[in-house]
Amino acid sequence: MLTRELLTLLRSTAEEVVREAGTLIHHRRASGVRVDDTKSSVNDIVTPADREAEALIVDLLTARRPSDGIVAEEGHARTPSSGITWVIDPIDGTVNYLYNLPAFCVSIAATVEDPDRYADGRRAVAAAVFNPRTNEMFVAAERLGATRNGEPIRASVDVPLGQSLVATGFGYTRERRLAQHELLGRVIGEVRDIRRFGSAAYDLCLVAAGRVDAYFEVGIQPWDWAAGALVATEAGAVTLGPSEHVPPGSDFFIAGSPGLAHQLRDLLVGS
Ligand code: LIP
Repeated sequence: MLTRELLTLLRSTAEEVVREAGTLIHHRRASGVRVDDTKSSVNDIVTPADREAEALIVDLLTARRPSDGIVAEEGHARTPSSGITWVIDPIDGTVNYLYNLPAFCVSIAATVEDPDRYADGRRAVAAAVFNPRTNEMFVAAERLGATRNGEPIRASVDVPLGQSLVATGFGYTRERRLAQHELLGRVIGEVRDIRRFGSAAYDLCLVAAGRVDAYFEVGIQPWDWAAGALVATEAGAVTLGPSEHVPPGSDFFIAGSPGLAHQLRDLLVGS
């Protein structure tokens, strides 16, 4: 178990780094954004700011924590000798960033190996998610709670399924979106309403703050969930995979209060 002192240091490091990277991407957004490259589809875009922010984050973390590992969305990777690996999404909500919509975040998490917690075999122990457009800083550390702009946050509790506000998202390929459409059809008639903000990290932080009651998505990546999942669970939410025996991950990810998350899973996978 990591000491409180190390968890506090990792949390403050994460906060400092996402604030610097968030400030950078905010300035780059103001001067205009272009598509630099695409990945899984023509709509899965990369901007110069994605790459510039990731390079800045890696430099800042390397200066502070040279023995830590790196796993980053745009390709930076390093094996740790410290046992800590930083999982990095330089801009989560890249399409929102391109369209100048206010739901994009810098998301980083300090993680340790844990084969059972999430599908990628890691568990975040400290994390920060920063939305520079709304100036919202979400931070968390294991066993130390979660905050938004320094104020403690808690996920909603005891919300009946039919009165729950549920966030979700959709992938970049036609095949995946059609499969996600079918899943959405199982839920949309059973809940208060659906919200699609376009950033998994932000969705998970909204669950943590009780501003949506739950989130589900199929197809997100470890850098999408790593930080936001810790913020959500430190705020009292649970994260679920498709069954009690399969951890949350790219194939299936739910976050919410325990009762609601299990009800959503029953709808999505069938009880
Ligand atoms: C995004 C996720 C979001 C998902 C989008 C996209 P990106 O990540 O955060 O939940 O619905 O399709 O994958 O690509 O903006 O880093």
